[in-house]
Amino acid sequence: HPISSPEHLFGIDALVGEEDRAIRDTVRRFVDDRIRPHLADWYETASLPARELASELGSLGVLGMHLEGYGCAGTSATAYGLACMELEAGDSGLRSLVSVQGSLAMYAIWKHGSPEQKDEWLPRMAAGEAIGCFGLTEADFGSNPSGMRTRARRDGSDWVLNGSKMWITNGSVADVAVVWAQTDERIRGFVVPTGTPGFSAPEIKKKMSLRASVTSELVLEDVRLPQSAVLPETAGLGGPLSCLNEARYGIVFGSLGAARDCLETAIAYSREREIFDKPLAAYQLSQAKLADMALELGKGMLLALHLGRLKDERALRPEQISLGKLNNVREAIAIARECRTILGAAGITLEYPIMRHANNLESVLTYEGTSEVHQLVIGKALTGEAAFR
Ligand code: TGC
Ligand code: FAD
Repeated sequence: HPISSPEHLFGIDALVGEEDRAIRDTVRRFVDDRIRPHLADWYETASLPARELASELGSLGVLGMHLEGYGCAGTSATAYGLACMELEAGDSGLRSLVSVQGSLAMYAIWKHGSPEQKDEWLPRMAAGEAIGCFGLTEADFGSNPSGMRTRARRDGSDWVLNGSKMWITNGSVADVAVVWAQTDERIRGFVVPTGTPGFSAPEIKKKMSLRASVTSELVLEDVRLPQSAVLPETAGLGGPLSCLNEARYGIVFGSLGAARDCLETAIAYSREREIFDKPLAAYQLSQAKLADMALELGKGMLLALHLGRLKDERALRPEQISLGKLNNVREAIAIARECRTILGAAGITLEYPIMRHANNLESVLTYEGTSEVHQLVIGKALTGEAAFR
């Protein structure tokens, strides 16, 4: 009998502790039972029941799961990575919802917020009762957020924000937006309740990727906020970049979930599909493809688990996260495309998850630092030369 999953070829389970494995298996069951049956429809109609899902994900305990306190589970970083992998084996949009909530919006408040901001938002966000978004990117400043035009100016004891953000996950469904803005001094972060006058978040339509995810513009027109809305513990670009480290780490694992789902689908299909009188799986060309893909998936898993161990030891450096994000997303998209060839025409439909994953991974390749940005981060670590500008 063939092995049930390409992961088993590598004996990956032996590298994961019992508790982390149990968390992974719980998330896998949730995705298979509750999410998988709806994904093709959500994708086709570009609609996601975000609020209902957030509350279920909160009950499952995955929102901000690697943070301590405030109703968060305080799991290992490895368990968080494995959860991301299972969520993205469902759909990158599902993992995005969780990444943005836990690694970006919650983490920003958890790491850089005041005690009052933490008490007000974190328990409700962990429970999925409040949804967060994270506004860094602008239409003209994606890879280079330091050039952002959104401005916050002081007016007496208040702050007034003007500008706009683009491509913001969860934007239209969020209760709270963490918005980064230029001030007279440095870039500062603001905790903006989305009901504040002057704030709006129109949804971006006609996406061909991440269709089961809400993506929005944030518009800020004279949004007046009290001093207590500023994240007190950070000034400068290092603040938002510290949050990106968390989300990028989740993608190191998450992208492999999408790849695994594609590979499992392609293996199963190749064993069923008869071509020229024998199963597609019995041809050497098919086996060469499957073997090469399993190898890249396994290598990616080993890298992810290594980075997870470093993170659990508080020793993970940003350029190491770049190694993982660059490699694993690049290999995941290559695997998705190769798996699509194995399914032939059937591979282009939503009957199978492969094209959906492949299309999603186009966004994953671009967001949280494009492949080129991560190459430049690694290049800087290797040479000491910053070649971004
Ligand atoms: P640079 O001068 O190098 O650095 C500015 C300040 O930041 C510090 N820093 C970091 N701190 C923590 N973690 C990191 N990874 C850091 N990298 C740099 C640095 O020490 C410095 O601190 P200080 O105190 O001296 O001010 O900055 P730069 O302007 O040259 O830019 C560097 C570059 C290009 C790497 C950076 O801007 C970058 O990463 N660009 C990509 C932007 C990006 O990834 N955006 C993502 C937006 S969020 C998103 O996509 C969510 S999608 C999620 C989903 O749906 O799943
Ligand atoms: P650009 O920066 O314009 O890049 C275009 C091309 O130029 C890329 O190939 C890039 O690699 C290349 N390039 C850039 N700089 C260099 C250089 N120095 N040298 C060589 N090549 C270079 N942002 C948020 O803040 N919050 C969110 O929640 C969020 N969610 C997103 C959800 C989706 C579905 C998508 C697609 C994006 C999301 N983003 C979000 C934005 C995302 O982070 C940006 O798209 C990303 O940072 C790239 O910016 P850009 O699209 O403006 O591309």
